[in-house]
Amino acid sequence: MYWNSELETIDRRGLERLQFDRLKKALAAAASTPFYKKVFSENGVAPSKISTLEHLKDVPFTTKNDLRVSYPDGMVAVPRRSIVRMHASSGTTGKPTVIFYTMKDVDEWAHQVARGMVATGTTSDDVFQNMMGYGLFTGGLGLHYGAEKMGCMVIPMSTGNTLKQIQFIQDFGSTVIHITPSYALHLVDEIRAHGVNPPDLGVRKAYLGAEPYSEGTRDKIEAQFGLDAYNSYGMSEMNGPGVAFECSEKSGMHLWEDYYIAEIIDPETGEALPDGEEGELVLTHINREAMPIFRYRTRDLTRFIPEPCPCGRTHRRIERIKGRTDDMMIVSGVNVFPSQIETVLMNIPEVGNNYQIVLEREDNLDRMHIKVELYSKMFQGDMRELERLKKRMGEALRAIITINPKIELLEPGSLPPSQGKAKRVFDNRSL
Ligand code: DLL
Repeated sequence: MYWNSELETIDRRGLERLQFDRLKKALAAAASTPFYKKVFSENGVAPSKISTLEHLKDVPFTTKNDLRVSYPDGMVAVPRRSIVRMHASSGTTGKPTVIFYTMKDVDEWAHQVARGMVATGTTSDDVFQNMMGYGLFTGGLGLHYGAEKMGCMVIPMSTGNTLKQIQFIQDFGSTVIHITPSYALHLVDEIRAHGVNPPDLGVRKAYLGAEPYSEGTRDKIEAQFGLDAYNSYGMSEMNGPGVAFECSEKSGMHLWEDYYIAEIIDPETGEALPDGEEGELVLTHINREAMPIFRYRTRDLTRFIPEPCPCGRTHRRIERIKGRTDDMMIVSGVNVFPSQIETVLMNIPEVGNNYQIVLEREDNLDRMHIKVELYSKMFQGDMRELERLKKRMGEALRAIITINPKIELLEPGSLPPSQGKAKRVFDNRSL
């Protein structure tokens, strides 16, 4: 089932023609913004002279820092009266990055999301409980408008308030939920703690996104809730959720190429990588009025899946995000991605729903400390069994990350629960 079959199954030539037309328009609009006016003149970019898609490479990359420097409105391409919405992404340092939308931008974004939801088989008969944060974060309102557009009944719950989440699923028969993977793992524990068997709630689908997670975490959420979980990817700089969405094949996310031109580059050199190789995703928004952004360095690592998808959509798929070029931990000189640790942990059946990675420096040596919650039944047996599990976990981790972490096994509920984006890594090393 398609939301817009013509656009979703468009052939490559038609798609490239559409991308070119939209790119040219976006470049012309951006030339009026203080930020791109300067960039274009410094790099000899003349939007009227662009004659192929390849010319996009004449425009330098845009970074999160460029957005901060242009705060509050140095990248806005429309008069103030045409803007109807703003969102912002929280940064750890400096100014937030702010994104503006015209009415058409909000509407187009809703179409992107509706397209993704329909691709997973959601229909207007579904009740959609949105457990992502409403507000400046794009997760709440982004899916909200898309779900309404395709006719779902939307329950705008936002994150937290776990008891009410459960009650509303029961009272209003929510069939589809939108949730961060870490909150899903917490929610399922809470549901059981209230004496309810999660599959009895009747939730059929979950959209998971906003933070990195592994295939093992997806499997765990699917098995415990008895539902199908779909990966959804996006970032506020590119509208929010709805940039790429899994279809019912659940095998990579279709990146909507009539909205974005996607490149995969070597994060070190900035050079384009051959199709199918893993690198940093770079995105150009070609269908936004208020704030066109060119060649945005997402810092997310992924690869294109070159094979066509059996679902018939022609928009290329990207693989699950492996990590960010900037969340890589360097522990005793070894590069480690939190997602590698998660993959190992979630493949161990005794592992429960929450964990933390703590980095410390003792006697000038890096130490990695992993705190892992187990299922409560693990604490009813004998200590030797726990020791054996700890050893097995240590070996499995060492095989992947090549370092030996200290492991602490904990009872369920020992670590602070996540209600939004999980913070898993605590780097306490002072350099
Ligand atoms: O997290 C938008 C979003 C909301 C996406 C709801 C999906 C669902 P930001 O707060 O700007 O926007 O964070 C964007 O989160 O660059 C990735 O590093 C990470 N991220 C988002 N989705 C996924 C995913 C929203 N499915 C940053 N898998 C991105 C892995 C993800 N990482």
